[in-house]
Amino acid sequence: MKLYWHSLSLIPWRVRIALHEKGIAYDEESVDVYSSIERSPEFLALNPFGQIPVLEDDGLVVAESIAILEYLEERHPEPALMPTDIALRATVRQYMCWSTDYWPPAWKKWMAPHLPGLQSTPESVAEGRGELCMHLDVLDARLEGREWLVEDFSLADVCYAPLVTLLDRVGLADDLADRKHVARWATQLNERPSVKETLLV
Ligand SMILES: N[C@@H](CCC(=O)N[C@@H](CS)C(=O)NCC(=O)O)C(=O)O
Repeated sequence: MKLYWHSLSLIPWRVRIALHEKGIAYDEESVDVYSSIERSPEFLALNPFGQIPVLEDDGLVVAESIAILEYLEERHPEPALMPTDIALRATVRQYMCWSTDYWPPAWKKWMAPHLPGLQSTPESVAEGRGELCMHLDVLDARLEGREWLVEDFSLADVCYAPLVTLLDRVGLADDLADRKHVARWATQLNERPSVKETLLV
């Protein structure tokens, strides 16, 4: 099994966390998505949209983190990162989608002054922070009285782990501290071996 990723990339990190949770051995290949706009023809043959992560496994090539996580869950069901109940599985998938569809655009607005090739104004940066805070409010309400987002630790938590464990390093420590349920959850996530051992450099 081989994972295409980059050490500064948040979305591929969720796949590495799942691989560690399941104890799956894999090779890695870094794809330079930050200093080079162009992707190699070899990489574009794997993912024509040029994005990481991409997973290769026994002749299969699959892109999109959610598709990869679902594949890993079905191929290596133990230890389970999905509940058995159908309704709970749907809820896990809802959080997987929210973390993928709504967090990154807000994150990019907030981080634009520090990321290559992105334009920003003070207003767009503030807007990004507002959107991230709204997202944190949704998570905080959900986590009140719950240890994890859906029953036991699941792919929902895996998807958010790279996003919320870095908040204090990117100028959002106060926004995290203001949401005590998310703050407690982020501490739990940070303490998980699969998160600690795959921490981005
Ligand atoms: N929907 C994709 C998003 C992946 C994504 O945003 N990848 C970023 C790195 S975190 C990337 O490859 N960016 C390079 C580019 O857009 O050229 C997924 O969930 O896998």
